[in-house]
Amino acid sequence: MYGWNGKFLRVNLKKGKAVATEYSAITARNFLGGRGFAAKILWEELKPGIDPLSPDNKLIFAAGPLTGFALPSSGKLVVAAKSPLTGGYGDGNIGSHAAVQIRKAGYDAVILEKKADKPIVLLVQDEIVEFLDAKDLWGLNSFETEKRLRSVYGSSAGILCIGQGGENLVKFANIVCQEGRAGGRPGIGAVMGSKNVKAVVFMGSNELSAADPKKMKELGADAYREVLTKPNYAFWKRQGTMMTIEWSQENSVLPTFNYQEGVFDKADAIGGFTMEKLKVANRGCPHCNMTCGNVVKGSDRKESELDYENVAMLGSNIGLGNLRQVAALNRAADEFGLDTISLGNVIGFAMEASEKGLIEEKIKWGKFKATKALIEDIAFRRGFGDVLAEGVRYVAEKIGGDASRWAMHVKGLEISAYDCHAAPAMALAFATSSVGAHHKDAWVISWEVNFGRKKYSEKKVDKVIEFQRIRGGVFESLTVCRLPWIELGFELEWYSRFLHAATGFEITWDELNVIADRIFTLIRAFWVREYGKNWSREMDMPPARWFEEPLTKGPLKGAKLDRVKYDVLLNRYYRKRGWDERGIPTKRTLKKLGLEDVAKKLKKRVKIYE
Ligand code: PTT
Ligand code: SF4
Repeated sequence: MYGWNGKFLRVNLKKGKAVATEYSAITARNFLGGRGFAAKILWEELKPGIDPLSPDNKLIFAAGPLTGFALPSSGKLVVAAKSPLTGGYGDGNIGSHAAVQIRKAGYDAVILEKKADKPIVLLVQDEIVEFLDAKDLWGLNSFETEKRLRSVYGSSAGILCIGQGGENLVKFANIVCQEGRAGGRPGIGAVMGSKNVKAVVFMGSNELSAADPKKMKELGADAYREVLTKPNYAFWKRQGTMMTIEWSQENSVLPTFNYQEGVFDKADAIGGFTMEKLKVANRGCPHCNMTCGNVVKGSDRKESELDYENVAMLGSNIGLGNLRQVAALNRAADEFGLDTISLGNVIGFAMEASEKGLIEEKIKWGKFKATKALIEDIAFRRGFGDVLAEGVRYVAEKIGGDASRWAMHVKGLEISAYDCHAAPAMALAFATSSVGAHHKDAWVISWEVNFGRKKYSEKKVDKVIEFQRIRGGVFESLTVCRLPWIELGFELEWYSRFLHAATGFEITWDELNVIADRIFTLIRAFWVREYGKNWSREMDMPPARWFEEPLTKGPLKGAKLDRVKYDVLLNRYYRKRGWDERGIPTKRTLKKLGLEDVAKKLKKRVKIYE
C-alpha cells in the first residue's frame, strides 16, 4: 500500500507485549484512517456494555493516509475510546509530533489494550516497544511530565501525556502535548489514566511512502504557498480562533453565565484584540504554516495558549472578564489535563446552582481565585470537586428537581462555546454530533447567521449533513487539520489531489462522502448498541434551556428555540440519513453502506426496521 503504512501496533499493557498487525486495502479504502479506523476497531473489538474505565476498553491513537506528509497542517492525530463521560463513542483530535512519529515508526494506528500493573511510559521506536517505569512521573502535571521526557528523547519526539486529571479519572480529562495542544474531550485522558499509562513516546525513522513521491512533493510545496496567498492569512496569524470572541458577541452566541445569555458585558476585555496586546508568541502543530496557537502570559506569570473555546468557557460562561486570569485558568486546565470546554461548562453550572440555592457550596460568578481552587479540587477529586469531576449530566441528576433543564450537554458531553437560543441548525449539529455536543463535526453557525436564523428549513438539515461529512468524516479520517479550509478557504479539491498522489487511488469527493456516511452511521450504531433499550430520540435533543428560557439581553432579546419546529427538523435529518424516527439506522441504510454485519449485531440489542 502507498500512503497508508498498512499496519497497526497492538500493545497488550498487561503482558507487556506488542505486535504489529496488517490490515487490508479494503479497510483502508472503506474507512480511510483516523476516526474511521477508530470507529471500526471499537465497534468490532469491544464487548457491548463494557465499563469504559476498565481494562476491557481500548485506547486508540489513529492517523490517516495524509498524516505526516509535508503538506499543510498534516500533524494531527485522533485519540479515541469508549467514553467514560458519555458511555458512547468518544474521540478527539490533537495536533502533535506524535501524529508524525507514529507514521514514521511504520504504523497508522496504535491500539492500547488491557491495563499495565503499575504506571508506565510506553516507548515506541520503530519496531522496538518498551514499557518504562513511570513512578517518578506519576503525580506530575502534564508540563513537567513532557519536559522530563523531552530532555531524554529530544524536541521532535512524539510525546502525549496526562496530568493529574487523567490519573484521578476525571470524566472529562484529556490528553495533552506540546504545552498547549490538548485532545480527547470525552474523557480520553481518563481512559489513559485507567490503563496506568502516564505518557506515550513515539519515534520513527522511516520515510512515508507515496504512490507518486515527486507529485507529492510538488503539491505540498504549492499548497504551502497557496495558504500564504489567502486574504485572511495575516489576520489569522494575529488572532487565530480568538477572532471568534468578537464575532460571537456581535451575533449573540457567546455563552454567558451558563448559556443564560449570548452577550457578555466584558467581551472586549477577553477578545482577540485584547489578546494581541498580551501575546508573546505563536505556536502550532507540526507541518503547519498557519501556527494559530496564541501564547500569552497569564496572571500567574505562566505561559498559556489561548483558543476561542478556552476563553469563552473559562471567561464569559463563568462571568470572568479578565483575560490574564482566564489565561491562568486555561494554563491550570492544561497542566491538570482537563478539557476546558467541559470544565467551564460544569463550573458555570455549579455557579448557577449556587446562585439558585440548590447546593450548599458558595460558588460565585467571576471569582478568579475561588475558581482556580475549584479546578484543583476537580483535578484531585476533593470535596465538591469530586462531584463536578463526573460531568454536568451527573451533577444535575444528583441535584435533582429541575436542574437537568439547564445542564448544558447532549448525550453527556458538555456543549462547546456557542449559544443556540437563536440558532436551530447549530443546535441540530450539537444534538447529532458523533461524540456528543461538540462543534467539530458541523460548525454551521457562521453560515446560519448569514442564511437566516429564524428559519427551520430543509437547507439547514442539508448544511448540517454536508459539514458532518466534510469535517466529521473526511478531515477526521484523512486526519489533517480542517482550519486551512474552513478559516482561509483553502480549496477542498487539494485534498483529493493529495490523496491521489499519496495512495495512487482516484477517490472522488462523491466517494469520500459515502465513506463519511459509513463512518458516521457506524458510530451511530455504536451509540445505539451501548445504550440499548435506553436509546431514544431524546438523545438527539438540545438542552431544555434553549427552548424554555429566552435570552434577556442583547439584540436578540426574547429569542428561544421552538420545540415543535425542532422536532420537524430532526425528523427531516433522520430521513436524509436513512435512520428511523428513533434515530436508529435502518437495515436498508446499513446495507447500502456495506455495513450488513453491523445490522446483524445491532438487532441483538434493539429492534431495527427495514
Ligand atoms: C477540541 C476542543 C477545542 S476545539 C478547544 S479550542 W478550538 C479546546 N482546547 C483545549 C485546550 O487548549 N486545553 C485543554 N486543556 N482543553 C481543551 N479543550 C478544547 O478542545 C486545536 C485546534 C482547534 S482549537 C480547533 S477548533 C480545530 N479542531 C480540529 C478538529 O477537531 N479536527 C481537525 N481535523 N482539525 C482541527 N483543527 C483545529 O485544532 P478535541 P489541538 Mg483539540 C489548549 O481536542 O477533543 O477534538 O476538542 O487539538 O491540537 O489543541 O488543536 O477553538
Ligand atoms: Fe494546528 Fe492551528 Fe495549524 Fe491547525 S491551523 S494545524 S490547529 S496550528
